[in-house]
Amino acid sequence: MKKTFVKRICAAAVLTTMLVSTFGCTKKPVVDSIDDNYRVFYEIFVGSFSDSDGDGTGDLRGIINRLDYLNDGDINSGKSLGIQGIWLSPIFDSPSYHKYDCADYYKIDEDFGTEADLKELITKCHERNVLVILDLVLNHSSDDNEWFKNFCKAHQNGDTANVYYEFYQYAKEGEQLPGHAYYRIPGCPDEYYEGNFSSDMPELNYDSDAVYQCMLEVAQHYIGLGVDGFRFDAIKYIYMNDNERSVEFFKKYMADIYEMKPDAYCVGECWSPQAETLKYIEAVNCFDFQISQAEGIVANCVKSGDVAVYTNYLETYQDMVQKANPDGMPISFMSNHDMDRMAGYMMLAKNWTQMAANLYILSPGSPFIYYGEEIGMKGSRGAANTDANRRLAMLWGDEDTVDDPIGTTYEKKKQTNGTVAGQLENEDSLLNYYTKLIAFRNRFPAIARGDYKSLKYREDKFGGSLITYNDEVIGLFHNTSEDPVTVDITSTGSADISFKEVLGFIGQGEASLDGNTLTIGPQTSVVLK
Ligand code: ACG
Repeated sequence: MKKTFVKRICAAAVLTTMLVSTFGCTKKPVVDSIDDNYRVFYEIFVGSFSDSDGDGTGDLRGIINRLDYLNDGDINSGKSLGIQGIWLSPIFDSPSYHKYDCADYYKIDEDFGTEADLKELITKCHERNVLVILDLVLNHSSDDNEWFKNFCKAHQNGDTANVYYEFYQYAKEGEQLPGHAYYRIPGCPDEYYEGNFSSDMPELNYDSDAVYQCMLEVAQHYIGLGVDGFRFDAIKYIYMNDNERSVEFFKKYMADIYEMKPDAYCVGECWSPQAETLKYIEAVNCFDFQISQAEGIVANCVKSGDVAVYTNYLETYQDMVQKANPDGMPISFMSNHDMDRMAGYMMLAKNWTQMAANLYILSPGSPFIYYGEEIGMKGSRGAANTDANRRLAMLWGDEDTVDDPIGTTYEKKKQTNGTVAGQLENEDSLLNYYTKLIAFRNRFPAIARGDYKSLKYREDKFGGSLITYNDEVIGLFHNTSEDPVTVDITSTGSADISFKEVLGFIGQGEASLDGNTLTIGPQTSVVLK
């Protein structure tokens, strides 16, 4: 990123070697290892990923068993996906299948395994230089949590001196805040607790120091076990409808986390218009929702062109993030467990998925892949209006016994792109494309870490960025059209540029440079020096 950019941990001391690759040009630098946070992450919805004990529910040992699929320890082997970080959806004791309502923050849910399994998973991930971050739901717990039961008792007894009396957000009759959801505290006729997501998800009260300390200790406990950081759920709900106080909370919480672990990898979920999210980025990196989904920046660029809209966005957003927080970085993704899967709208037959993957994985910061995206799994809420359809069992195509979550209505026959097993056998599969794409990104440290400047060309479906990193400049160009494009690379009004060499390309075609004339195949991205 920009020269003023201060990285939280040491600069990317990426080692380079020369290697003959299976795609793009022949000789090119390859990153051997990554020791900063500019990583490709993989979101695992734990119950749906891989089942080790035959009960149909994915578990931690299932993930351990699949590590060779995710990262076999050599990011250049070409034999595993090569992701460098894993986000685990909530794993703590919970009555629901999704586990966003936590009954005990210190207990791994029995469906998923034990603390020993978590430790083993972390150790094995670290052996492969894969970070593990946990989903941490701070704003609410389950109503099954002992804390909530103690809160209810304290209110029933009018025991205001009891520390649990203030543990959750509550209001007396007539004092409810507008726009917040309330439910009667059992046994208390005129007192209500707040539950903005659901009645079984009471909102914790961060005006109580005891709650703050409790949740800091939870983070400390898991950092102590070796986790690398957290994905913070629903960050704008710490103080609902009061961004200022929620942002202040995260500034303090993050300072305390960095005290425990200076290189912690943390990312917040603030599903909001950009201006609101940028406030939270002052405290913690946040997912970039603008780039994601069917109507987001990437999908629009792939489907209807104007690459300049996308490259301008990258430049502007990177600047805004850096202004909000010099230690911040963009966190791009296409979909997650709350969204319809991208294979449903980015048509595989038209290579839209591949092009979308190029645009978001070859972008600054740390992109997140949603499990199954790399094999083109589908899943959408549908008429049943259930999130379970967005969290279907991973299609391994082998003996894995993992099953769809309860409530699923998605028809299996709609899955048309095959399984992991099938795609591993097929050189041209989407899975192999993702594997090559991640390796491609790793080859050019500037893509994740450099400072982007957008270039404008006459052709709508062609465009790119100049990327400056460590005083070197590369060009990253994309042709999103279904035809090859030939373009004078200097024909941009906005910068005085020249390139001498193609360093690599990835997509449906090839790329070559003859003087200033770049010829780039359909739906292809190229790096020039
Ligand atoms: C998180 C988790 C989710 C989980 C919970 C509760 C929170 O990822 O799995 O649900 O622990 C809102 C919240 C998010 C929340 C989603 C589900 N996700 O902000 O934290 O709901 C608007 C609102 C957003 C809202 C979004 C989707 O502003 O706040 O997200 O809609 O409903 C533009 C606008 C943007 C707007 C969008 C969409 O982008 O800029 O503001 O967002 O358009 O209109 C768990 C389970 C669920 C269960 C729930 C009760 O996983 O299955 O239902 O608990």
